Amino acid sequence: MRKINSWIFCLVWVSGVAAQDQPADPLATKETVNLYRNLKQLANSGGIMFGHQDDLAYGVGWKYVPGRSDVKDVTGDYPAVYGWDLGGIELDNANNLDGIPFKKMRQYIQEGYERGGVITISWHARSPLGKEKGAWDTTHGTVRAILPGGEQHALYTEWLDKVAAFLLSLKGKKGELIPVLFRPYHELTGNWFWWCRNACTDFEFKTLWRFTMYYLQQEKKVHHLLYVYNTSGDFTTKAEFLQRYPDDDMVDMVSFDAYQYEDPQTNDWFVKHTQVLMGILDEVAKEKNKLAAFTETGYEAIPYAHWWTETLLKAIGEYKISYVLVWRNHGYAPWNQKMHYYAPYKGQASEADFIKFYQLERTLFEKEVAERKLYK
Ligand code: BMA
Repeated sequence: MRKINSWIFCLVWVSGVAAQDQPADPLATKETVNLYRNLKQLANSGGIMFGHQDDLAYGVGWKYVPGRSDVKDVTGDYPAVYGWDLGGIELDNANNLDGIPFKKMRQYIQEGYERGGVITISWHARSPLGKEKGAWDTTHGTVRAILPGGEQHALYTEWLDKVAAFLLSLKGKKGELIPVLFRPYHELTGNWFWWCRNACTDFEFKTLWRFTMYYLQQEKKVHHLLYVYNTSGDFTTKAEFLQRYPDDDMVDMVSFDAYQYEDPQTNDWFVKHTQVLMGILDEVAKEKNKLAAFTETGYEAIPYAHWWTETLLKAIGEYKISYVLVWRNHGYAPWNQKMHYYAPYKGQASEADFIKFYQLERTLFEKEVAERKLYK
């Protein structure tokens, strides 16, 4: 009797663990499942990966130099997480919205993955109603128009065909698909994109998410994605954070984006506010057994020399998150007539502090995560 009991316990336990540690896509590839489980372990160990948008494509004062990265120029190592964006792919453009040829992007993704890094992809899809402002159009009814039954639904499935084709072209040396932390419809609680809170209802948003996932998985056989639910930093309660949350079976990672705007030496709002957001994120992640991340942040042109250890680290506090990613190093931005970059480059004011940040045991760059073989 005792033997049978322990057998039953074993079965329940094993299936319980399996159910808990399975990504949202029940057919996720082996490497994707491994990444999901390894990221959970990594976060539990207290390590935080550092990420940078468009890192390998360009930096301040350079473009498309093989092997180069501003982060590597400063620290000697690449970021652990590489962010890329598919905006423009829906129009069959050769380059994404920030000018990166998709052909090069594919190569950079392969390089980062082969070295052991992690790939995350967002999609600044332009408005399917063809509005001039691109992704930043907030005409109400845009989401409704692309849902099944909507007048632009066929266009949307064509767009997803293009997204799927690119994702399915991301392959490692052995032909395996490169797992991607897919972050569509990011900053969904904001008020600036056509999928934001002021442009569609919660129900429409959730349906968009569900349809997108269904279409990629069932119709296009895309099974190498982990799905990232990504709000902006404008929620103040758990209920608000979850207001547009599709469901537990459709999300692998919960996250938010929040930037520093004020001078952190005279105004501690960013640290205080981010701590509140982190608290809510942590609670949700624990309750729902999801991964958590600070998917976009930064202080444009990093004018405060100690921002990394004095501000960013304090904003994250003791919370366990998978990664923190800073936005792209465009360089001089003529449209704003100022510098637009978020990671230091050699000689930048916060370089020394960034090296301190890099040397901390808690922060992880590419070499450290490569040792952990996240896909095995
Ligand atoms: C913004 C800026 C823009 C860019 C957009 C999407 O924060 O960096 O220049 O087009 O992100 O990458």
